[in-house]
Amino acid sequence: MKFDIITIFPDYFGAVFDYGIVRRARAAGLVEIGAHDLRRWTSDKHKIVDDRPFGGGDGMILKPEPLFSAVEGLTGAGEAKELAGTRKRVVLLSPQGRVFEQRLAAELATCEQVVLICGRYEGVDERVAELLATDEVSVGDYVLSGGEPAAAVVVDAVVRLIPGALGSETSAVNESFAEGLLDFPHYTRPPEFRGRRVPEVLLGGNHAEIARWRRRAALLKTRRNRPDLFARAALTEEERARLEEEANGC
Ligand code: 9D3
Repeated sequence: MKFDIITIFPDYFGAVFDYGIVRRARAAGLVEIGAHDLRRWTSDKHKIVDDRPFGGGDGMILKPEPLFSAVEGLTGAGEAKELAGTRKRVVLLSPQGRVFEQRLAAELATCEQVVLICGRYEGVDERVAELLATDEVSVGDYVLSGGEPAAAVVVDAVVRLIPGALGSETSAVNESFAEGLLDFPHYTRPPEFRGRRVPEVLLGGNHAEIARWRRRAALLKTRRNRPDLFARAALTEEERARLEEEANGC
């Protein structure tokens, strides 16, 4: 599959995709990642990509024309509707997007081409979200300086889901988020560090008991750190009842 990132800072991506699983997937020919300078699709002498907002206000807005030309040049399609029924997506990274999550990562991993549009300045002309992008995506509720770090996050999360990218030993299917729970806590040597002991059950070889401890620890950690995930988690009635009992001091 191919990623095409449209940005005014192509050099930002100089080394982020040169490490770990993403590097290996590129080397194996499973994925190709290109970062393209938006100014390549301007036609004026000064390569202008932005303009002042209609209605007034601070900051500059990315103009639609270079973005539409870039996507048309990279995908062959000038509007999102032409991509319906294909395995190509055009993702606008924006603070106004729906929040990126594992489900969308898995969907993008089935595509032949994903174009990522990085915003900068105060924003992007809304016609890009309306007509050009198939998806408008945020990576979370905090303010970034631009879409570039968000694009790197999306590429990383998607590449590891491409069949073959993780290698034979690990499967993305049984990763924690797929289940809607956080991972259980992990420990290695030494068995005691700064007064904190590794839970005794993990030091013995009772695998059924270890599996029960891990499931329970994952549930407790998810309830504490991510009540939003916990509320939607696929727990058995017995698991919910047992945690409930303990909350009531039984
Ligand atoms: C003044 C209002 N701001 C909107 C919340 C302006 C603004 C802030 C940050 C406009 C653009 C940006 C740059 N951020 C992104 O392009 C971005 C982003 C983010 O800031 N947070 C989470 N996900 C993303 S994806 C792209």
